[in-house]
Amino acid sequence: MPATPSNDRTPAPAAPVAIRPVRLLLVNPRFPESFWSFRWALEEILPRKRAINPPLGLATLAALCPPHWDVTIVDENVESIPLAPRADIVGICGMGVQFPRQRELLEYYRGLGHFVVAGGSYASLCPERFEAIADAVICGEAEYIWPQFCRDFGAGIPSRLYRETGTVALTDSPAPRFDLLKLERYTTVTLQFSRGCPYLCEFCDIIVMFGRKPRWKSPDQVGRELDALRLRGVRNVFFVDDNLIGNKKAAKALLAFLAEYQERHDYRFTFGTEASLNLAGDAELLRLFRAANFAWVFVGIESADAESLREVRKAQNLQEDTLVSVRRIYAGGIDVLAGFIVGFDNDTPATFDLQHRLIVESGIQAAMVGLLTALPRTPLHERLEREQRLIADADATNNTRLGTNVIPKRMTYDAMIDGYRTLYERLTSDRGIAERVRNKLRHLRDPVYHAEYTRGERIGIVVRLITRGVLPGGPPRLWHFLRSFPWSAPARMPLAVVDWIAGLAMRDYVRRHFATRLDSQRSTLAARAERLRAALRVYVERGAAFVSFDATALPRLTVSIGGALDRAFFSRLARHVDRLLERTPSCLTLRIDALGAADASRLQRLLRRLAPHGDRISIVLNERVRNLVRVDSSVFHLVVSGRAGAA
Ligand code: B12
Ligand code: SF4
Repeated sequence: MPATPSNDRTPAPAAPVAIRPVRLLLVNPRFPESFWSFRWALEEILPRKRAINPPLGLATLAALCPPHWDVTIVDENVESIPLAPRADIVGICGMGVQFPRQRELLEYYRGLGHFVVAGGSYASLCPERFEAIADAVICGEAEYIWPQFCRDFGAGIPSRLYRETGTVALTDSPAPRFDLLKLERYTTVTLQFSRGCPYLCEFCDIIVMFGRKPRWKSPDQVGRELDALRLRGVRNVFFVDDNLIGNKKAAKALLAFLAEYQERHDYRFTFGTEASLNLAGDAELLRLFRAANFAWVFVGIESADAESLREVRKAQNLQEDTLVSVRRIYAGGIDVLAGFIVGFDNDTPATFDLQHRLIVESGIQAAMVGLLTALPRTPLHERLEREQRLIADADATNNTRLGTNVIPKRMTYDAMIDGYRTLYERLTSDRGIAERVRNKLRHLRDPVYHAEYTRGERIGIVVRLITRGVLPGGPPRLWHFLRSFPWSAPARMPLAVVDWIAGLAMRDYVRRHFATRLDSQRSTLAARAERLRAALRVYVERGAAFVSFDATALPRLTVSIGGALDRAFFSRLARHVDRLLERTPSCLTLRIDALGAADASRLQRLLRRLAPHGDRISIVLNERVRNLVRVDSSVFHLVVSGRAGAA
């Protein structure tokens, strides 16, 4: 892949370069489920929302296109992808966790004859992984190199790789095209003030991608973006900065501006952001955060053990006791969400208890604990490679699954996985959730957070929390819920509700994804699959369907449809598949090779019934039947087969 010469530092004018408008489709691939999906909360408590945050990178990229380009954004997390788009270019973004889906989509659209471009976090970190699957790769911040690509594309001479070799002045970053996003489908809209972080954490890829010198937008730029969001009815805004206080002087200027903006607009927005823990040591910053109506901040706490923090050069967390820092932030009225890591060299099986104690005592409900993962190009990766402690071929893109690419030093790999699983089981027990609610509210006495919903919406949320979340847990959960609820402090009630929702959503994820009972379930699952096979035998014998069940790893049932069927087939299939998927980790692949016209509506009904299990169901549509069935790829994993390039 030839590297393009590094561009000059002047922002390229977005001049019209093509004779007819270029049609650009931008896609954010579906995420695999993680703690961040908050799936239970979205499905049970906030059913009108489909995801928590929109793809801000794509909206920014859209704003960098020449004005006459016709741009569409599709976020596969809230809507289905088009199978036959009218587009000259298809651009697909992605973090590492999205790579498998990003690759499938690049290959699919390329197979249809579109010019495909890859960009986003993972393409910025590992552009070489896209060499064979994309026509062009945008590596790094796009503000300068994307307009260059647009000009080259218009002139018919696009390069294979555009690499940002320096950094972008964020004053050159345009206001994102929020108008192209379906903002009403997200709980919180994102906005960015700065990029980069001055610290040195060994495992961090942010400083590899964005550097250690923070760069920021002017307060007026941010004000214009907020104006656009205000006009679109947005209330919750997440500043997705790597570290909003990376440059404290710039942060204070922004916060003072935001405080004044909020006052002018009747405190219209509730803000949240990411910042380093040393925020706690700056009283003026805390005061300004409150004045600007920041309700929460996500901080990287990482470890309860000072030795582990020293090991990974997280010096900014060593300025005072972590619990003291968290409580200082609470005292400022601001809620704390936090990231934790287990598996540092200094960590032993005893570390899990230390982490548990810190998380419980600090009352942090959204505690995102991850296994230490070595991302490519980070100092940690380089060190572990030298020490031969990387597990080749292990997935290093998602640090909250039960596996990592790091061989721990002072415990076995299995002990680390077991400790991690047990830690989350304890944290998400009814008692664990309740203890944290109580411990937080004891120190967060006057929260900024006040629930930005109407009275009717608030009542609906509480009723759903109780009927769908608390009561199904039986008397023990009800008891813990009632005991943790701040009955005498109405101002703290919204926060208790939010924390119970977050806790139960994380519990639901742990129960479904960290299951340990698979081995004991295998024989039951095999028996259920056998019953399904018997129920469909007549169709299999006449060659209209094919059924197989593989229980060696994650149990997977495959059903192929290849001829005319009838109503009985679909109702039997629905009944048996429901049983197989309900409360088990099994997966289903449904291959549709041929389909009678009468069967199309039956299949459609089947898909509606199976939608609650959609994240474990792959639908493989043969190109021939593509137009007969509508499969929502934001619900199911959709693959179109039978043409070159299709996955
Ligand atoms: C907001 C955010 C989220 C949101 C989701 C946002 C969304 N809907 O996409 C939430 C909170 C859900 C989230 C979750 C996760 N995240 Co996240 N997240 C971020 C964060 C803080 C900001 C991203 C952002 O909006 N930036 C602002 C935009 C303007 O910048 P940008 O995305 O970099 O885009 C620029 C360029 O990349 C380019 N570009 C972007 N897209 C495209 C597409 C094309 C075609 C082209 C040409 C160019 C291009 O143009 C933009 C302008 O320059 C980043 C940190 C960061 N600084 O990037 C982490 C980050 C992206 N997340 C990361 C991770 C690991 C995760 C999780 C896996 C964590 C976990 N363990 O669970 C989860 C995954 C979610 C899941 N369900 O599985 C990593 C990704 C590492 C990697 N290199 O792949 C990052 C970099 C943070 C980190 N270092 O840990 N995340
Ligand atoms: S504070 Fe956060 S963003 Fe900054 S270097 Fe450390 S992990 Fe990376």
